[in-house]
Amino acid sequence: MITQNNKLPEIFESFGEARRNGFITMKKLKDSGKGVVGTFCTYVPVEIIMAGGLVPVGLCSTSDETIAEAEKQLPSNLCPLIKASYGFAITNKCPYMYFSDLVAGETTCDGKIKMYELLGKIKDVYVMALPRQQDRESSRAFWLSEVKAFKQKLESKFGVSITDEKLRRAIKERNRERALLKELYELSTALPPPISGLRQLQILYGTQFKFNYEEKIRELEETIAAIRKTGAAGESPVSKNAKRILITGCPMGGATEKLVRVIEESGGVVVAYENCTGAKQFDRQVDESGDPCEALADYYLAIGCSIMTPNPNRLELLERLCAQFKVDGVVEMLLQSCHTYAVETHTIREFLKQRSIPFISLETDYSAGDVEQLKTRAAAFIEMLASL
Ligand code: BJ8
Repeated sequence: MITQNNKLPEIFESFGEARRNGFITMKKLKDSGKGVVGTFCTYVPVEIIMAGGLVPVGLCSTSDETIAEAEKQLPSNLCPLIKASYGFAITNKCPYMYFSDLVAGETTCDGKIKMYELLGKIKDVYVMALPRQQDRESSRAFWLSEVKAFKQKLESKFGVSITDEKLRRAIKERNRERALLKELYELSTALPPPISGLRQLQILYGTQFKFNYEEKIRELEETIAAIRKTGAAGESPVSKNAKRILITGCPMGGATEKLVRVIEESGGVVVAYENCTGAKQFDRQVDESGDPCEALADYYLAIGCSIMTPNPNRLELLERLCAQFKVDGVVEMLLQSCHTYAVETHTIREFLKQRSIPFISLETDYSAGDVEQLKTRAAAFIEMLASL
């Protein structure tokens, strides 16, 4: 069992509360004349949005509050992330969607692509065409043209000029943020980790709702220093015997925190997130030399998401993190009806089996209805790890 009340200062709470304070923050930004661009996916190059003096904001919803409303238009057997995001859009309940002047979508999974068509009836939606084969030269050339077209779209929509110099500055800023978030989650390589997996997740997830860059950087630096201090003082809330878990699969946050809770209530501790909430976003840096559009195109095309075929970069990252964080087992979180991740589960299982790393895949949605079932399965997995 993990205690959540180790002595981290209030700065930590500011990440947990960032999303909740969204409406006021967004209203202030809009009142100051800022343009807002909403995004759904890690493949969208946020540096271009930043270079235009615009505010990028994540629109993926993580609660089931509006799913019933969404199901009046969308099939019920669709991924909850897509249904919830659309539901919040049509009910005007998401301040980030409400205040977005433009929604930047991407051709990743089929459900999202088709949802963007419907969303386009109520919002200004621009969809970047993402190739599915990272290793082809033609994919790179095509994606580079899409990156440039996105830049042009922002320039014409918002009447701004996005120069190479502005792009280079944005790349540097975002790289700095990535480096800090990586430094933060790498603190959990310690044995025991200085923070619980739930805290780590709340910080990683919460930073995307911090819109003042300097403030965000300062808070991240302070948080890292505070965590180091509690770790050095031997105040970890985690038992040395807790089984070290890496989470892979679909993006997390909000309702899916339930999975981390059940793992950490069953004798495990989540030390690393390989998914888009964690390392998939922050592990690498965009090249700061050379042409900025090319550097962005290369960086984003290399993301290891299951919508790519083949998808070797997910395996490379997974293997590296398992060794770095000395994990005892890997838990995959699958959102219901996410076909690309669900099909890739077999590849992941075989890959980890060859390396003798125990693995379990758990499917869930945004409701609380399956918590008991998740608890049973997570507890059995951790018990099995303890018996090895
Ligand atoms: S880069 S993980 S953010 S696509 S869970 S909506 S894939 S059916 S979120 Fe994702 Fe970009 Fe990949 Fe990351 Fe579809 Fe699956 Fe739902 Fe998903």
